[in-house]
Amino acid sequence: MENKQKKFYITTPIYYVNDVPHIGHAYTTVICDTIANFNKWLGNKVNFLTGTDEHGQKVEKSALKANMDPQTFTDNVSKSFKKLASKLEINNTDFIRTTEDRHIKSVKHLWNILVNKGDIYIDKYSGWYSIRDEAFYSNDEVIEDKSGKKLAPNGSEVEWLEEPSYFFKLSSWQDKLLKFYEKNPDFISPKSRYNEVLSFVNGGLEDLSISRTTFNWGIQVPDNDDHVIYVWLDALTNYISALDYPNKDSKNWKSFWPADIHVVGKDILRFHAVYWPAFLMAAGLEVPRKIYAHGWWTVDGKKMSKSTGNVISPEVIIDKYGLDQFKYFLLREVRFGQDGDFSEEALVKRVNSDLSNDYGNLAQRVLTFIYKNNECLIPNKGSYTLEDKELLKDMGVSKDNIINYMQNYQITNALEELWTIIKKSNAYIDEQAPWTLKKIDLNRMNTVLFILANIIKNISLIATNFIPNGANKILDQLAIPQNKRKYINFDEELIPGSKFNKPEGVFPRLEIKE
Ligand code: ME8
Repeated sequence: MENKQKKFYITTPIYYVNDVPHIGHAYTTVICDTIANFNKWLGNKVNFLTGTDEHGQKVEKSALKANMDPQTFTDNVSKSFKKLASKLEINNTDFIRTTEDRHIKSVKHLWNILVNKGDIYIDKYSGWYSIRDEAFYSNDEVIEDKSGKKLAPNGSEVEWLEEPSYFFKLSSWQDKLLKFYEKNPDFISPKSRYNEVLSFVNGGLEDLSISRTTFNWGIQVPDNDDHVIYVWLDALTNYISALDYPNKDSKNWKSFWPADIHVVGKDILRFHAVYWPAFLMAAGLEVPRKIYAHGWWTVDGKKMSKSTGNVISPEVIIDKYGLDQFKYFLLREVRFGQDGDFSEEALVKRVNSDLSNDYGNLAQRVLTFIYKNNECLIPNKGSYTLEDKELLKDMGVSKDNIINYMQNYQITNALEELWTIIKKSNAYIDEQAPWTLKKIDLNRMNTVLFILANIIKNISLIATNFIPNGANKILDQLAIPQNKRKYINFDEELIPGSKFNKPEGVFPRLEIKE
């Protein structure tokens, strides 16, 4: 049985520990968690990896600024990312830190393989470098601001570097990458990002500097202590070091590589869609199946930054408005892949309309009605009318559509579809008017309530993947056992006459809090 189970491997970027986590980090993690949950719900075996990126000049600088040695500094900040994962109630399988031995060994091994394959040579780097991005920029890319400062295209400051460096022969992978993209048009999503990468690679690839000598905080190049390995070669390797690479006999490796999807922000697409596949191809390893680059969250229209003072802490928002509420807003407000703007007003509005008015109200009014009128027992059903059959059929169609959307990472479409059936169910109650049936036809009233209770169960089974706390509370009210909440339980009908629990409102209306 075990072997037949489909394996699914999903990763977040590993976050830099130069700063505390904010809603941007929470976003990527929540997206991955939802996709991971959904796959588990379907019955797949899931490996969901997140972690922290702890080396490099940027982290070293932050440690110095905090007057701490880099290891103590990264130990502290890494904890705050673990704390965030736990506050978000994320179901990650593993949490990798790039300062762990298992990772360092993997990176050194990969380096040696690339050397043995002839893809690494030593020379001298002279060019622009941005510490904020930990990225090299060519002369053509760099612009000058009014004060004469040199900037990368995204506005981060660059400095001129001249130092001995090892290089990866990226240029020799250009054609192979282009062929790979052509053969795998779904490798990069959304499509606009695929086109962006294609045109970047078509524009010509230069060899990539992959070591630095002017600071120490990193993994040393094997056989040359003067160099530390470029933080991106180090960091990208986390996706395989967590699967025990280079131990190809390991169960983890055999089950989960290549990854099904690396979810990243659009800021780091190039590293994942160009450099990473080139490193892997050069090492003779398989390339991940997909890179999904999502959009960027701003706050009240502005980029989040410490200096602007608009960095939003996920913890604060969760404490003010609730975990499901925060997750739902992130997942639903912005189409997956697009940019979005975060504001508490928008969160409150979205939650009140979708969670309180639509879903919460559907569950609350049906369950309370059954509670009051059928002694807290699931009602008996009679024969079905055309309208009943139609609603049940629509539920099945929505479920299939949602599965299809989620397998294609169309999270927003999946939620829209779930809300289509929620709205149809609310309309069905109004049309069937059980409160009127109560006076004229009790059998029919019971049938309508039976259908609605089943639909609420099915909607909630799906919703456990997106808003687990609220959806599970509704399933608790329906007395559905914990081990009966998966996809395979979808068609199991509630048993007439069985008792359910006292209903309570699950998604109260919110107001903006100071
Ligand atoms: O880039 N909106 O780490 P990082 C949306 N260590 N997503 C955001 C965001 C925002 N405003 N801000 C951050 C690194 N993110 C590297 C990655 S992977 C091998 C190494 C999310 O701490 C988004 O996923 O700068 C982005 O790509 C990631 O955090 C960058 O995190």
